[in-house]
Amino acid sequence: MAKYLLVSFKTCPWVQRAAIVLREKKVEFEFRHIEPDNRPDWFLAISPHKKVPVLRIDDKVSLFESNAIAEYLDETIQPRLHPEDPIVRAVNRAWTDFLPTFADGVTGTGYAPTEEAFHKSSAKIPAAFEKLEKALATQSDGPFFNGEKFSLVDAAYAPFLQRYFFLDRVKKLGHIEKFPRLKAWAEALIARPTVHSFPQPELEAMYRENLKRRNMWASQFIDSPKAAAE
Ligand SMILES: N[C@@H](CCC(=O)N[C@@H](CS)C(=O)NCC(=O)O)C(=O)O
Repeated sequence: MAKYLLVSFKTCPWVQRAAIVLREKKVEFEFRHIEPDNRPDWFLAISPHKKVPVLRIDDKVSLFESNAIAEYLDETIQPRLHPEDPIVRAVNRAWTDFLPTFADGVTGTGYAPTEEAFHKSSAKIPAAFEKLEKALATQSDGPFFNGEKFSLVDAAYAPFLQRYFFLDRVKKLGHIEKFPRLKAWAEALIARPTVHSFPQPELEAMYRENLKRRNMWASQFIDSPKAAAE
């Protein structure tokens, strides 16, 4: 099998997406964490947008963009995470296309610099949740997006749903309770061992630390660097 190196910032949800796919496929890989504020020259040379993730293959080729990485891994390594049926696969791809919009709501709220920006961004979350709630209703009875089988859609959304809960435990947002299918899906994803690059309390503490370091509005509600999560 090829040699894989996944270049990462420890708390990056897009890296986590790629790592989930690697773990679902039981691929051995080197996980190399670099510092966002000190990106080494070798990394800048292989990352066109200077962003993580980058998947370096056999010290020769560098893939970037988490969706392209996930699709590549799915085309080259079993088990296939995309559904076999082309229509279902197209629907799945349409929902992974929605991920950046969904992610903006969650990330933009956590990283809102002011109270006004926080509430403005938080108010947009239910519309995105509603769309997913409807998609889940037509897709399957769970626990995952397509039913019993974990898919690339699950790998894509898991990191952002996890961060929604992280933020909700810092400053109550109270949105997901109104979307029972989405909530159950999120909980099933978080219960999946492959979703985690770090033990959840460790990642949650890092998330809180990031909010504080960047002095985001929500950070004033952090009473302890340790997460309330179990
Ligand atoms: N669309 C990209 C997003 C990747 C991304 O935004 N990564 C962030 C870290 S979570 C990054 O590297 N940011 C550095 C920067 O913007 O300079 C993907 O799916 O891989």
